This record gives sequence, C-alpha cells and structure tokens, in this order.
Amino acid sequence: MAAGQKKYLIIGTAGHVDHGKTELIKALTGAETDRLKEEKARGISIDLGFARFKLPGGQVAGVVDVPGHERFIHNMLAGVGGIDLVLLVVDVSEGVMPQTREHLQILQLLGIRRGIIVLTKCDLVEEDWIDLVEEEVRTEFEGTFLDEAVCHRVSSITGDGIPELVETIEQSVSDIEPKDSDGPLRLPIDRNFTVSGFGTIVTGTLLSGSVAPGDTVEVLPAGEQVRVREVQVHGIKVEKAFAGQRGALNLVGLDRDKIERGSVAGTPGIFEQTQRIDVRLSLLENAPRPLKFRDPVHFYLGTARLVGLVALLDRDTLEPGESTLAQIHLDRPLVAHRQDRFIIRSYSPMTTIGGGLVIDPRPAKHKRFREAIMTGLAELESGERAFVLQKLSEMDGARIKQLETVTGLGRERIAGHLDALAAAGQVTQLGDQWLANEKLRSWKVLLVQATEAFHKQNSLMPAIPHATLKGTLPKALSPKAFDRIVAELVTEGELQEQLDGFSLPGFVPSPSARQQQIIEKIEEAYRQDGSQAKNRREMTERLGLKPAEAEPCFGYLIGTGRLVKLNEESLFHVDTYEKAMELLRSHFSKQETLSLAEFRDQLDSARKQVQALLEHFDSLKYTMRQGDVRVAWKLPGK
Ligand SMILES: Nc1nc2c(ncn2[C@@H]2O[C@H](COP(=O)(O)OP(=O)(O)OP(=O)(O)O)[C@@H](O)[C@H]2O)c(=O)[nH]1
Ligand SMILES: [Mg+2]
Repeated sequence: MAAGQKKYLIIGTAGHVDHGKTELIKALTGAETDRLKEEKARGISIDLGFARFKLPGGQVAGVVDVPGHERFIHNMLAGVGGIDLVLLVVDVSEGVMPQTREHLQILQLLGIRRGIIVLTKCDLVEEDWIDLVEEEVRTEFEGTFLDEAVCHRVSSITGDGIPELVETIEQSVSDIEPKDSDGPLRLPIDRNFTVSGFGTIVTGTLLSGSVAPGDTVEVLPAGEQVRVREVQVHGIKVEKAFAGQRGALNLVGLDRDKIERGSVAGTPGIFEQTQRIDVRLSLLENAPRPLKFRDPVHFYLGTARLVGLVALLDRDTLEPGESTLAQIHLDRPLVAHRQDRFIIRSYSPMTTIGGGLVIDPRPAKHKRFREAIMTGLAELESGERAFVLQKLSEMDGARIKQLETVTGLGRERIAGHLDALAAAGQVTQLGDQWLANEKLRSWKVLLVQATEAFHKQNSLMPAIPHATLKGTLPKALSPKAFDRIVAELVTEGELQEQLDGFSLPGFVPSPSARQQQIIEKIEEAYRQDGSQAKNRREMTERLGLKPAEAEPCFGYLIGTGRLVKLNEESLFHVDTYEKAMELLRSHFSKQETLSLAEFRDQLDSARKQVQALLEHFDSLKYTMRQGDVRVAWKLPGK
C-alpha cells in the first residue's frame, strides 16, 4: 500500500430472509438500502443494497447488504465477492435457517475469513431463549471461519447492543490487510445505468488498483476501451477511487447494451476473457448427489453468472465432500484470473453444491485420463511453477539470478519452470530479463498511450525520444528488455521507429504557419553559422524568440534530422555535421590520432563546440579517447 494511503474496506451482510440484515444496516449507518419499489412493497430485499458506514474512529467502510431470499441468491453472490468482513445475521426468534447455512457455505467457499455473528430481534424474546439460539448457532458454525467469531445480541429497533457491535467492527477492521491499490484496476460491475445527459454509469467494488477521471479502462467481455469522465465514491465526486472502495464510473461513449452485471472494467490489456478454465473443484459434503462428467452447473465468479459444463478429468463422478482438478466449459465469455474463487450451484433445483479456485484461466482443451495433464495441473496449482510465476509477476522484469534470490530455488529448476511457463504463454524472455505476460501486455498498452499523449503535448516532435518512453516504465526493466518490448510493438504495427524514438504509425508533425516561419529562421541561422554555431540559448536570444515557442521548433528540426544534437545545448546544422564527419574520416585515413586542437583548426570552430562534437563521436563509438587524443574506433565509411 502506498504511504499515507487510507485503508478501504467493504463490510457485507449475510443470513436468511427476513432475519434483519437491512434493518441492522439502517441501525448502524442510518441508510435505507432497500431501493426498489418492489422491495419496499414486499418488505424483502431483492437486489444488493449499498451504504456508507463511517466508524467512530473516522474510517469509512462501504457496506453491501445482500438479499436473504433463496430466489435471489444470484444477487447475493454478485455482492459478496469483494467483502472483507461479514455480519452474519441470525433472527433469534427463528434460529438457523436454510439460507443461514447456504450463505455461510458460500462465504466459506469464497475464502472470506472474517466475520461477526449478529443475533437480531433480541427485543422479541427472553434472555434464556437467546442463550439456546446462540448455542445452536455455535454448533452449526463449528469448523467454519466463524468458529470463534464474536457473537453480538442486538435489537435494530430499540438500538440495544448496537454500540457494542460497532466497537467490535472497529476492532476487527483494524488489522484487515487492505486490497492492493498499486495493482491493475479490476472492477467487477454489479450495476449499470444511464443518467440522461451523462451517459453510462457502472458501479462495483474495486478489487485492486485505482481509477481516476481521464483514465482509459477496458470493459470486458465487450472488449471496448473507454474514457472515464467522472468517478464517485458513495455519491461523492472524487479525484481517485482506490482498491477496497465502491466506485461509480461515468464512462464516455459506451453503449449500455454492451455491459451487464458480471462485466469487468479494468486496466487495458491486463484481463482476457475465457470460456474454458482449469480449476480445483470441491463438492460440498451435503451436496444432494454426486457430480457427473459434463453435468451442467450454474457458475458464479465475481459479479458474473454463467452456465458451465464440468469436465471431470480423472474420474466419471465427484462424490459429495470430494475435491478434484477439473476443466469447466462456460456458455459465455468470462473474465477470470488465477486464484479467483467461484461457486457452483446445481442446475435444478438451484442449490449451492460447491466451489473452488481458478488454477489456469486460459488452458488448452484437455483430454481425459492423461496422467501428464493431471501432474501438470497439480504442479500449476500448488507447485513451484506457480510460485515462480507469482514471484515473477510481482517483479518489473527479473533475471534468473534475481529469481534465485526471491524463490530460494536453484537456477536449473527456475529455468525449467520458465521454459514451461513460456510455452504456456504466461511469461516471456526479453533479452536478459523475464517478464510475466500479464505485465508485458499492460506495459505495451501503456507505451502506446504514452506515445499518444506525447504527440498531443509535442505536436512538432516527430517522435517520443527513446529515453522518455523508457522512463514511463519501471526502472527495474533493463534497457535490453525495453528494446525488445518496443521492437515487438513495432512489429505489431502499434509503434513506428523514428530517428531518435518512436511515434504512432503515420504520425506526422504539423507546424503551424507561425511555427514554420520560426523553423526556417532557426535552420537558416544554423546553416549560415556552420561550425561557428552558437548554443541553443544564445541562438534563441539572438533571433529574438521566446524559449517556449522556440523549443518545439528545435525539437522538430532535430527530429527531422535538419539539426544534429551534440548535447543539450550544442547543435549543428546537418550540412556542417556531415562536413565534420568528412573531416574526421579523411583525417583518420592519413593519421592514427586526433587532438582537440587539430580538429578545432580543421573545423574552424570554438573549443566548446569541438569538445561537444568529439564527445558526441565518442558516445557513438566512432572515436575513442586515449589520454589527450582520439583514435578511430567504429567510424562508419561514407
Ligand atoms: N422487533 C424487531 N424487528 C426487527 C429487528 N430487525 C429487523 N426487524 C424487522 O424484521 C423484518 C425484516 O427485516 P429486514 O431487515 O428487512 O430483513 P432482511 O434480513 O434484510 O431481509 P431480506 O433482505 O429480505 O433477506 C422487518 O420488518 C424489520 O423491521 C429487530 O431487531 N427487532
Ligand atoms: Mg434486506
């Protein structure tokens, strides 16, 4: 987490229908989360409700209130993905009911690890009755993540027990690990709507990354890149929303038909959609029957809801309570990531029967009963290979040596894993470094965007200089690896190589009439001055130009090769430069060494310029300095 950045958390509710979840959120936050007319009329929640919860310590949490009714479990599933802390609500007059269990199982399968048990409606029954219900709840929750959870007794109507609950919430959130705001943006969309005159709005919990107005996000499966016009958190316009917050993004020019609950807004180039995933799949112990090869199931991941066929790879049936590696074929594209958790429900009747973890979001189609495939998957699931991939994904390019340090594995083993990962399309070798493909993809997008932004800002420069472009990526990336990335972009037709840098294909600098005049004036002055040319600042002054208007024109002249830059200040007209090259060549055709004084006489120039020129030749490896003189090195012929 970046220094000084606040911690953002999501608190969710869970529990059987009518057990008092919405009322509890009202008692805690003052907000009414039932928004729909039908919800108000029927007195039950149908869809997700959202609220802002300011804790006494000042921390603000987002609240996701889920519906308890069996028929709306799919909505509940769209809401619980990103929560950090759950309030599991049990109505003391009813005790544990079917959706108390089902919600608990779902939370357990999704890997939610923190919760508080809240016994509601305590104003309606006697104390010793509550004791009995608490005992029942404790027995029921044994062995789950709520085994040792704190249990609170409240009445959301009278307010009894609410302050104590708030205190426990405050304590529980203090040591929650916040989500990663530095990672790529990932926002599974849970709502989308249009506001007239404003366009499309999408909302969701940011699982990682951050988003600000002006950013470009990619919406999948639509596959469109769109600009974010405005970002809101809890109805308030913000400059940036961070991981762990609920954000509403106003997207420019995206048709609402192209999005649905389950779509994902993310950093362009990172996420890919898939209709086939390799998973670790577990069937609940109380699943009503075994799962057979190619059984259809309802499949839930993030906010998405699909239908999948389960291809069991090493058996024909999966018994309740068992777990295995399997491949799931989906009816529609899904955005999934390694380590994502998912839920499956039986096709009919719809009950939760299991869930699991994504091992490979983009696998090949597997043949069944192949030992090599099973071992490969097992390796990928828990083995070193996944570990190496994970470590590499955390680094901005790494040599094998560095991977040895961070993984503690030997060079040979790492090299073997990297080769296998490269064959599986997950990593790439770029010269001296390795890089996770996920990062490579996002960096490529970034480089193209940086070039585009540069063109906008510097319309006279034919290219973004090599060094400026490299500066947009992390320092850890080696120059060689960077060159490989841009070379790939050039091959892919995304960038075009220029004299000293890169441009978008077909970009042509276009000076205005006024700029054209200045350009010609500067060029003419340098041509006339020849080897006597003054430095850039003096030239600007002499021609009576403002530095701000002269600078881009210098850039243009350098970029188009009419002026040659010896260093930041010293420039030569290209004709003068060619002449100097000619002198250099002819000198070394006759002599072994060249001193500064000799060259100054030949060139008839000032010492400072000659010095700059010779250093420039050194840097190009045309010449090499040896004590006070230069010798020819890799001097190009004519
Ligand atoms: N007396 C009393 N009534 C309560 C309490 N909490 C909730 N209720 C009532 O119980 C009913 C159901 O409460 P809700 O909060 O809507 O229940 P819910 O869990 O959100 O229900 P769904 O979202 O449909 O699953 C409402 O009429 C509430 O006013 C409480 O602590 N005491
Ligand atoms: Mg409710």
